[in-house]
Amino acid sequence: MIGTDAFGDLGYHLEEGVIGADELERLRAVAESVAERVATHAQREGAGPEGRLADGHRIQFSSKAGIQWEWADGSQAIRLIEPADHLDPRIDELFRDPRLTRPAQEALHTGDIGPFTSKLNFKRATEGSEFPWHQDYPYWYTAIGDAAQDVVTAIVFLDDATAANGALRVLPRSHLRPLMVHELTKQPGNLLTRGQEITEVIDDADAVTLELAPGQMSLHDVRLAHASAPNDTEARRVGYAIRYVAAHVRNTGTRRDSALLVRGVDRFHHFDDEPDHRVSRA
Ligand SMILES: O=C(O)CCC(=O)C(=O)O
Repeated sequence: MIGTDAFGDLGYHLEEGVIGADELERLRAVAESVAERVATHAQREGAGPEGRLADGHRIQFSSKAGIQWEWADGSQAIRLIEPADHLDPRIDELFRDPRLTRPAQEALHTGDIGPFTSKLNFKRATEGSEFPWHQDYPYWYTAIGDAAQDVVTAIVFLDDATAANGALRVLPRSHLRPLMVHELTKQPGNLLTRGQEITEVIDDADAVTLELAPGQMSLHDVRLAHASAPNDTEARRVGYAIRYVAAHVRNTGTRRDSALLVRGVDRFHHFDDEPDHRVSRA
């Protein structure tokens, strides 16, 4: 079970050189081709339904994913796609990749972990939106209750993530504090699904910007406060955010779900076995 010290004192952990240059090149191309394919599919006549999130963002359900479009009126740029693993086998493969699963196992203090969600955050040049300060725990609490404490987020960066183009910012040690209060916002440019934002004012001096090179990965505790700024630069900043969950976690909803074990042994059987055919659902 993940404890408050799962990452030690700071609440986050960085892995260097997770993905090499050639593989990165291929993954960038995959991310672009997925974005293009999903956008074309979503823009056809009779495409999946669209709605507005509480904060005003345009969201659409298409390609068996939630798509958020960029905030600017008329923008045809995709801000994020969730889930994204079913959209290309090379994205799906990352879920099982030991370079990602090993640190996730360490963070969750168990060898038995499964995939929870995956998301391509595009942070496009000049219009990529911000993520306001938030903790992930309240999101996952709505799906799996207290077991949300056993979720860990890993973000693999496909591009340079700099302070200027919206690198991840974290508030070290915030995972050790009581949960912070979140509220729904109507803040334009807020990239979060439900627009939740921490109400407390966070002192910039207490935050750390995780400037990472392409191929590096950050992992953070589900209670760590984090954010990222809008991208005002000409440099795209794609991040692939994967959440892993410890195998003992159960869904508190009434519907039984399926899940795929990516490492270890499922001794709990809280989910039906997911046949490994997710690619065919694209
Ligand atoms: O990609 C980012 O900048 C932040 C992602 C994030 O905070 C999230 O997905 O919860």
